[in-house]
Amino acid sequence: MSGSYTVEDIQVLRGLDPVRKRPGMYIGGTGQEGLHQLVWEILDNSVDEALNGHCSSIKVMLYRDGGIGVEDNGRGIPVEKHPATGKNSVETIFCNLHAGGKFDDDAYKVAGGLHGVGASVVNALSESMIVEVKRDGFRHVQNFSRGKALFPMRKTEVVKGTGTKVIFLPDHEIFPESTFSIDIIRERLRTKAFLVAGLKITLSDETEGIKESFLYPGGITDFLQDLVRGRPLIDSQPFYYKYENDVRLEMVMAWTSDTSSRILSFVNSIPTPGGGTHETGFRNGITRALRNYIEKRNGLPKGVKGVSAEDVREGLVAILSVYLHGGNLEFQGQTKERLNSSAAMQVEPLVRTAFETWLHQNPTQAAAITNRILLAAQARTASRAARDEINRKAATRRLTLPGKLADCSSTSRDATELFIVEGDSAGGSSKQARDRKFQAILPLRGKILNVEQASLEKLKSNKEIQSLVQSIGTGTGHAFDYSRLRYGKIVINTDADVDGHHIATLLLTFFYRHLPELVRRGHVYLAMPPLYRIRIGSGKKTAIRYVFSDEEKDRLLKRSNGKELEIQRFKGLGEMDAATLKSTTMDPASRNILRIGLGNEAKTDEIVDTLMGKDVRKRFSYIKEHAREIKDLDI
Ligand code: 0R9
Repeated sequence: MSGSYTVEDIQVLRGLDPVRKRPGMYIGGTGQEGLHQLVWEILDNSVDEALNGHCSSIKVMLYRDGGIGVEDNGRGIPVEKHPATGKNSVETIFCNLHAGGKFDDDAYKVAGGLHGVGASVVNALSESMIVEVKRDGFRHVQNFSRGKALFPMRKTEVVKGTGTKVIFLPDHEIFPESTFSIDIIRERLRTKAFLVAGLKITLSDETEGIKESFLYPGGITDFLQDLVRGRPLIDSQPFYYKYENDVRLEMVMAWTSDTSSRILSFVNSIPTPGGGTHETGFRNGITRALRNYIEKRNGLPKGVKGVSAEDVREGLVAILSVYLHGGNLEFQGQTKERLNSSAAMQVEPLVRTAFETWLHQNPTQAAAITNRILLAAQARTASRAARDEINRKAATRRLTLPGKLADCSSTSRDATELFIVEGDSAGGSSKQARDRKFQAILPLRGKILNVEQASLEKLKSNKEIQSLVQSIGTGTGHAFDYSRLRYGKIVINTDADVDGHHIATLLLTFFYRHLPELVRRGHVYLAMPPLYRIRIGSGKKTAIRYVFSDEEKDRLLKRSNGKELEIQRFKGLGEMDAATLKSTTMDPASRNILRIGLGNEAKTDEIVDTLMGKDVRKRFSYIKEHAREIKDLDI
């Protein structure tokens, strides 16, 4: 797939100062997501080597000092002197921004995840980094710190085999919290192992004494089995298709009797939870294939006028993995998680032709699938009248916003924010603290319904949910219309206590089940109101700190031992004065808000079902299983 590298293929561009000055521009932020992005950047270089057929094993090690190592058994990064810099290729790649290889548009290489940045950015943002290359019979080692080489590359002992190992310690000056999460890393490694069949990925954690390996000879077919988790498939044999030419595409799909659908898409082995051109092509491709097939076979049953994309999606579980050349990659959206490359247009005809051919060749499976879809179409037709009625009512209601909503004056969707707050008292203080130009407030009364357990009827007649849906503007279910969204950000702002967390969880469950597109597209946020205000010292040396948990408070008090302290616990948002509420949770310049994502939809679905669903036994066994992980139980 790729020829071999010569050092001339590397294009050298700029130094690394801009990365340290504005890290967020390169890794999307300096919070947990940005921190883990560093790992993905290095990991993806090893995965690329595996995708190019030169590497069969990757090891990821979490060290006691907070550092992390990634090691592959690929060809090893070239170590010769680079003609443009006079430095070796490792130093050239690790110390220059956008010093990529010819894989920039020639091989399946993303040069470091969706942000397209790579090893140099990780080096720039690391307190220390060690790169070890086994190549030409020797080990070659070079150390770096904050983007600068500490010594020239050293050729050390004679070794067998080839490979690259990169160890780095994120810079604590850049990352306020620099502890890696083994759960986040495990999930990513497992997904990579599914996507690259036969690649063995090992994860170890020195502190916890953990060592786990992921190896899936069946690749995405194994991934599909894992996703359906034992739910019976409509047709026992999933449809699998692989195409390798100018684009590379691999997909697998099957239908279950569930009504929900799960489509996981990837570009160059990186998740695209926001979908995009490849996913649209895939959806259109299978819908068209099924329509053609049904038309050519028996036609539509009585009373069914047509098969919609929605009918096809019901119960569908699918994995789509495409590989595009670097030059063709284009992403969009607030979080760059949506593919926008026109090159992905090829997906539709490829999928349509392959799937239609397969349906004709496998009549038993085809009958099971078409029966499933026609049943969905029939159910849809039967409920159309009822739905039209609901939609009509919703349309009338849209004209009248709920009385409790204190709307903002701006009508620009992207610039506006809706704060959902708990109760009238928090509503009152939020109204004082807001900027009425772009911030709207909706106070909800008490706990909203647990939508995971309520019937659709009950849900529709619930007053709090009605005002929420009216304020947001999109409608839900079949009536959902993204273009009617009234605010760019929807911020859930509940008290920092148990009741507040419960209400936030109920609201999140509602968004996840009934407005998932808003979560997927990054519109839903959680505000993080502080729990305590702590005044440290007195007179000119007074410092005010806001803390968000009891643990954080205890740590701060320990550190401030001997100083004069005044501690104020906020019982609720309603108790905060407008200035405090403004600076801690509402003012974009100083607040702390958390964007909710759908990183792993399968896992989210499972957890929501377990914790919020009707099956008490499931919840009980989950709590029993996780009881040891609970540090702080507040009941
Ligand atoms: C532990 C993380 N792994 C890496 O960062 C890594 C980069 C890398 C690589 C090549 C092989 N393995 C790698 N691991 C490689 C080698 C050759 C050609 N292309 C890629 C070759 O031997 O000809 N490289 C990534 C970029 C470069 N190498 C290059 F630009 F220096 F060539």
